[in-house]
Amino acid sequence: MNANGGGTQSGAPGLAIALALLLCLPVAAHGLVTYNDWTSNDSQSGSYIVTIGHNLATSTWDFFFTVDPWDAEGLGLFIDLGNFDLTDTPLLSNVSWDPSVTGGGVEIWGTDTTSNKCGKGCNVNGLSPPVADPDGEWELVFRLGEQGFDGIQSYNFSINDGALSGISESDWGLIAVRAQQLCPPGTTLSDGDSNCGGSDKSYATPEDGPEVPVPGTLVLMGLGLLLLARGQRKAFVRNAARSALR
Ligand SMILES: [Ca+2]
Ligand SMILES: [Ca+2]
Repeated sequence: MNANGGGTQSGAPGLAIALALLLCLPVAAHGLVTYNDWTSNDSQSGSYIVTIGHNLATSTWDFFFTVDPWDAEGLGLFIDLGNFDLTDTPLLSNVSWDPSVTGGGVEIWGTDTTSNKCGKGCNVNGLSPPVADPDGEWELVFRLGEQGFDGIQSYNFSINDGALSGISESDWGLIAVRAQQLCPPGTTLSDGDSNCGGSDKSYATPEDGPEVPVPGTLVLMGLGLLLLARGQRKAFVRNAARSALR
C-alpha cells in the first residue's frame, strides 16, 4: 500500500513538469529580432540598436529604437519584409520617447512604397543595400521626431499585428535608418554637443536570427518527460508486485 502510494507521488512531479512545459509553449515562442551591426553609405554609422518583437498579449509588433552610446539622433526608420504587402491599415500605439521632451513623435510615413523619403530632410537616397527585395518596396516607413536636434535618444512604438498577418520573427530582414546629429568618433550627444552635426544613412540585417526556442523541441521534451514519468511509475508498481510475491 505504501509502495503504491509512493509510486503515484513519484510520477506526479514528472507529469506536472511535462504539462507545465507544454502549457508554456505560446510564451516560450516569443522572440526578439535585433539589429545592431550597421553599414553606412558614408564612412561611419551611429550606434543604433533596433529590436522588434511580436507581443501576443497585446496583438502588436513592438519596436524599440535607441542610439547607445548616444552619438546620433534617429529621423527615419525603413523596414523591408521582402515580397509582402500589408494586410490591414497599420495603427500606431504605445508611442513614447526618451528623454520625454516636447517635439518628439512617431508617424507612419509610408507603407508598401518605393519611395526612399521619410518627410522633411529625411531620405535614404543613394543607400544601396545588397539585399534582394522582390517587390522593390519598403513595407513600413516611420518618421521619428523633427528635423534638427530634438534631444531624443530612444523611441518605443507598436503597430497592430493584423497589419502584418503571416509575418513571423524569421521574416524580418533589411532595415535602414536615416539619422542626423551624427557625432565625430568618440563623442556623444548627451550634453547636446554642437560638434554632432553630421548625417547618416545606414542599413542592417538581423543579428543571428531571432532568439526563438524551436516549439518542436519543447514538445519532444514534454513528451519525453511524460514517458519517463510513466516508465518510472510502471517500474515502481512492478517492483511493489514482486515484493508482495516474495
Ligand atoms: Ca519589400
Ligand atoms: Ca510590399
